[in-house]
Amino acid sequence: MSEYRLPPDKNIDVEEILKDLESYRPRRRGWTWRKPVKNLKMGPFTYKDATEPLKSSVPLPPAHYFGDIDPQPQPVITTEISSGRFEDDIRRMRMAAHHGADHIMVIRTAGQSHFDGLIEGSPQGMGGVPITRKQVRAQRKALDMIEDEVGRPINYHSYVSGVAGPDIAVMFAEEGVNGVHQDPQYNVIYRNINMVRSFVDACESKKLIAWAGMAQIDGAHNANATAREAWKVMPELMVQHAINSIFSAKVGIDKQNICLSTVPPTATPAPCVHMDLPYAVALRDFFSDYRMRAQMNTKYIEASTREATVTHVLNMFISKLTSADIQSTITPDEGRNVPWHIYNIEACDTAKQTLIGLDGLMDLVELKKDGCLHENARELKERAVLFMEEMIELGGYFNSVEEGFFVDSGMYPERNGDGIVRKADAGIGAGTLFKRESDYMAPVTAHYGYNNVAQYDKNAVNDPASLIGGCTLEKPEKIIYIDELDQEDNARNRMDAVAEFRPGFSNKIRPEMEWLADGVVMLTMFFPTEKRIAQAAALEFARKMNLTEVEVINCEIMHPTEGTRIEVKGKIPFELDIDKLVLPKEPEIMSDDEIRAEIERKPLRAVCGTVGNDEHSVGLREIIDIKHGGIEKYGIEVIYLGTSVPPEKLVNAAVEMKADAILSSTVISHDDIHYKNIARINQIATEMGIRDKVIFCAGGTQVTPELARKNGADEGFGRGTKGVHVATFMVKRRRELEGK
Ligand code: Z97
Repeated sequence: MSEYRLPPDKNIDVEEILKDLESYRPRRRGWTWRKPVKNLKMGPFTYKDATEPLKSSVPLPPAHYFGDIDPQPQPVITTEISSGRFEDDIRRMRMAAHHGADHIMVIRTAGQSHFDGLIEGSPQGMGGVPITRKQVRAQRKALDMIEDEVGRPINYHSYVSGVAGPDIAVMFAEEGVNGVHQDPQYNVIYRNINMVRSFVDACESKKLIAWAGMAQIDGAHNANATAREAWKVMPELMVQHAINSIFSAKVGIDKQNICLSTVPPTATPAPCVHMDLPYAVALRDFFSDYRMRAQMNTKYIEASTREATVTHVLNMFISKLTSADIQSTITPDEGRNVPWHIYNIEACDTAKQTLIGLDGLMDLVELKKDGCLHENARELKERAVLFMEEMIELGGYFNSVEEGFFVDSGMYPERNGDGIVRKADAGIGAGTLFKRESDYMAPVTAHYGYNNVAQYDKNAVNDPASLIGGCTLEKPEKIIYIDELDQEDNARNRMDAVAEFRPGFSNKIRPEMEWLADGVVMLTMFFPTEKRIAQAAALEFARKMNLTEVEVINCEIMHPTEGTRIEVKGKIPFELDIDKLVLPKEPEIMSDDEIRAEIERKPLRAVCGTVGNDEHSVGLREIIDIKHGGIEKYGIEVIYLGTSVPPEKLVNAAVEMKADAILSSTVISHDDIHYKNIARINQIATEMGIRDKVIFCAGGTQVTPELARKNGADEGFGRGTKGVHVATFMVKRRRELEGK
């Protein structure tokens, strides 16, 4: 077994992950839920429904104000990572886990549903990754290491659908996959796979899912995404959930591992909560024994990440009001179809931020038991029950599908006659079912239905695999591992092609959105013109900036004529040498004792103020106040003039008070006013003859040190500055001035 462990301060080495894969064994099977901690105290706060914190993680941006805490909310958080190249997805998985994902789903390459068997090797996928043993094993191995690093189990997930469902289920059980989608209705309705075969196969698949303790998600969300008007399928969705849930329970899956894939069916500008909440309540009423996997609405998603994020947040508000066990975070830009690292991470952060922000919500509010919430939920349930009764009258599921019952655009009992029709004797795989012979026997574990084991050995009835000393589920050494079948289309070749860009192995660097060194960047532009001109202009500017393969991926009208916002993607056709980059020097920090000793040797007085017409005081107070570890704590004397201080007043005060230093702050940066104020202070101080005697520091969130210096300050201090940085600088600068 590999000795490789993730180095905390280095990139994951995908070569190491791929090494010795033939002998890698997953360390556990089955799904893991987060561990709740009641009244969890973290930093200054107490959380009502948080879960065990992580050992290593990347907190939300403002967390540094609160001691870098990173509280983890209750539901498992999903991210779907599938760029087509699994070796690049492995790196993204590490980032996602650090941002709070503990359920990593891998979408399959287009068309895999119709493969009647396993794919082997590591070919590149389209719209997803080809699910193969090698790919699954490599990703599970990487996740085993990533979960050690973050200190929380990570559930790995893909699909047990399609013509090869049972084959894939066996492989997943062997390889330690923890969660799956399995719903025969998906095969029937969306993939036109023969319905009888799909249901028979589902028995075998579900048996394996049960045996391996995997969590199962159904396929009902596909009706939301397919229906002409997604909210009209609400009654039908409940029927789909019911069919797959009870079927799964009957085959033996623990109800606590059977998850409904629920989607708030409306989207903006509908009055979303009014429509989605009764539906969510109705679902919880009917399916309280099962778990809820809350997905977000993707049917109506457009290319604006802002809009998609708000939809995601509204959807999670419903999750929080009605409870969800797994929260999905579809990359918030499915509309533009760019499966980029940053969007997975953004979506995980959106989920973490929203769900932690809504922590303890149900201690504060209660859903009404009467009124329209109750009435609408009841109505939806009635419609669902009537739907099912009519199916039974018709002779059951198969007949109903033949009659086009599903994904009809009418809200049941209304029907528009446009549902998806499938015939029981047609579809992919029709005619491939054979009745088992009377002496049929399979010496395998987790096998569904009639298995004539007693004929061979009465003692093996409950353990048919013992007839052959264990099948691959007990004896992984019996698994036949195929490394590659295609000599061209494989991970080795893809990785060799970009070997010179592997971090830590070379000094070359190129931007990346999806695949190592893909060179992809995105530009945001605004044009004071209508949409068509803006789009054409954006493309031309991008080309003139030397980008190749340029494409508009988002276009939003700010006003039909006044302006358009455009986002363009393109590729940078060159790379840089990391060794030739000029890195700004790290801010110098002297020890507290050293600074204090300097101030004791010779007192230092500073006049400070937020200048111009700027009322922001918090930043400057953080730098000066003793309470925040500001410069006062070293004994520096601070004369604080307040906010909106004219530059003249600041310099005059410095003269009157015989100050050694001027500290100015500006947050507002419109029209470069922050730099104009710096230049003005420099000019007045020069005119008054004190500039070469006084230390001048300029701060503010938008201030960059280089531009502050260029405009006349001795030093600039931007976001993230602490008192110690400013104090260190003043002490050093004074030594320089003394030395003159
Ligand atoms: C999700 N965002 O969370 P193929 N089986 C089921 C499915 O729903 C899907 C497949 C198989 C979504 C994922 C849509 N779902 C995207 C029940 C796909 C995919 O594409 O037919 O090979 O399998 O589930």
